[in-house]
Amino acid sequence: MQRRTLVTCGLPYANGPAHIGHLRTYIPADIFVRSLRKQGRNTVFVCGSDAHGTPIVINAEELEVTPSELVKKYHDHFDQTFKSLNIIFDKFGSTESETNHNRTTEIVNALIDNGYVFAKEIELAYCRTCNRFLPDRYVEGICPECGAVARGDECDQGCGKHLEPGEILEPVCKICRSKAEYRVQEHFFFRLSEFKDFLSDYLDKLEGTSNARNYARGWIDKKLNDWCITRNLEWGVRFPGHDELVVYVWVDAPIGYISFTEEWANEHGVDWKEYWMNPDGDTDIIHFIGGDIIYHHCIFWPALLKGAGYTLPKAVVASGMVKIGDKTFSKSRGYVVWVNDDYLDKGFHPDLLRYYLASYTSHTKELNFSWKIFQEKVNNELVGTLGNFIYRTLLFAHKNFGAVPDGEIDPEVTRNIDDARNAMIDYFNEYEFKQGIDSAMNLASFGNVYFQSNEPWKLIKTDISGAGTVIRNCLQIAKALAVLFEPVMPVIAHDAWNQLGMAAELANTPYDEVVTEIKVGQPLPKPAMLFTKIDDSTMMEMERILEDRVRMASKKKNISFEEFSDLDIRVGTIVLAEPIKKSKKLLRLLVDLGENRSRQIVAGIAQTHNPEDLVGRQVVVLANMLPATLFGIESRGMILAADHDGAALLVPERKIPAGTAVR
Ligand code: B3M
Ligand code: ZN
Repeated sequence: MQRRTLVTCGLPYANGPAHIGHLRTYIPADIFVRSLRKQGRNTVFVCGSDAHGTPIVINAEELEVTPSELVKKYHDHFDQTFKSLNIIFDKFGSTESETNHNRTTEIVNALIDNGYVFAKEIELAYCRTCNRFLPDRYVEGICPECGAVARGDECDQGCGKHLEPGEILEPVCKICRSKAEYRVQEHFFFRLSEFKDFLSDYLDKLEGTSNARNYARGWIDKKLNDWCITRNLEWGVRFPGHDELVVYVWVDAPIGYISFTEEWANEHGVDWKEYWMNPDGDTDIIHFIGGDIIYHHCIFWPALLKGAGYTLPKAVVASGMVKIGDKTFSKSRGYVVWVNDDYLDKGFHPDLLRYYLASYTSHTKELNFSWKIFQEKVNNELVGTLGNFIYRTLLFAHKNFGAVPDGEIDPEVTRNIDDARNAMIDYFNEYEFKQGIDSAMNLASFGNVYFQSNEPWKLIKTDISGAGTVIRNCLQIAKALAVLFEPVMPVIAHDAWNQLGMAAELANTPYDEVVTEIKVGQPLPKPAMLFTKIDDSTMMEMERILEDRVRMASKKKNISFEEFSDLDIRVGTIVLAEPIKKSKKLLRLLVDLGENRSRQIVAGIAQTHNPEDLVGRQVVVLANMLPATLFGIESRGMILAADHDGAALLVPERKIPAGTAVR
């Protein structure tokens, strides 16, 4: 029996649309799976939507729908979006399925039977106003590890620590913002602490990317606490024997990997146990995840599997995070690029995004999404190098021969193809997607040089068969490129394949086909360009959409009274105003804010206000802005103005002593 490989992707929460950040897991995983299949490996690829947990329940409450309605909607959304991007899972399930409920119950019972679960009374955040316990994301507070503001289940803005119920300091209710109190309740714990030695050995052997191993090792070298696996929620998988509790989402979510395999296996007459209860060790399980959920996949998950007697994953592949225009990805602050609204619905080809995200930087590094770079990569690499080579080859061949001409394949060409193929396979197998793609792109560059230096357009006038030989070699390179780029850009590679007159199904064509000589006499249809340039105006439009979103988001964020009170807003009297050399927009002001010395403030009002008219006028000033230096002048405050056709200054309605606070 041939070795089996099961590849999974982290499960997107079914609570909002797909964004570019998601794709850093799914696109490389899909490339990896296609690449394994091209090596002839028996591979299954599963994923599904994550239906449970507080992210879903809170969102559903806000949108006034049931969790089940929300989950159905976004399950279909993700399923569709992945298909549109040609990320093709053998099974895209849901953790709400009956299979997953059953499998989770089975595993929890196995853990109980094996003595790994115990009950304990703990103090939990409780909101008296809302009359409820506050699991996970229902509560916010201070991280006990690093002091950052954190949500109940994770220090998401600070050290990244997973937080156990009751651990967060100064808890506040997320729903009504009142101070929460701690109340005692019985919950169930998994004896994670007993798995310390096991995990230590496991991590030594774990394959995948080193960021996953290293991060996880950092945590187990500290203290490993037992893990609370129940929550006070209605929505989720019931904890056996306790109708008021569900299991924590991080129990039933990864179990989805098993259930989806099970569902796929049942549909295909295969035994799922060959994958997940396989004592022979002839199955490799490989998890692709985002770098923010390493802890869950390298610590909780292997311990759960071990405790319940299931097969352990061989590798965890963790991607770096995505930034947007150099800013940390944030939906609430508008730093987000939506896959449908901003990309697919605008008519961009899915393959271009696959190419960009997989080839821009190494898989584990942070990726800064920028439309400008997207445009450069498409125009220079895809249009300029790959598209150019294939199109000029096909056009020349079609015009002059109409079919693949006769001629010996040059050993130098074969060697370059061979090298590119071998490098690509090796890099992809090491999860180095960028380098793998670069190897194939180098072959396209070699093709361009080969075409250029052999000058077939000259040869054709004097030596038709010599020109034919050059072109057959170029067609051989083009054929290899179609095969090599299929995992990365399946649709466009397929186009190229058709234009080469190839009959076989490209997706099933193994890597080894790259050196099989292209058939002489094979008819060549009239070619069309594979890629078109992205023009500047399109890119500017996309950048504008992003900027508008950031602006809207910054306008819309709700703040508490406490946050407002942090603003030091005061009435000030302008005592001096003068232009700033070389700046058309700025004025230098000295403003009396009721302090010993007047404040120097740089204000962008030169186009609307004359300096001489400003002296003596009262304005409203934000006095605790962080200092900034503009045209070499330090500004220590901000004059408030309404922004419409230039600045309209805010002024008090009667004269007020300088320094009076604005509330
Ligand atoms: N649903 C999404 C996340 O935290 C979460 C992943 C589950 S993977 C088993 O990124
Ligand atoms: Zn509350």
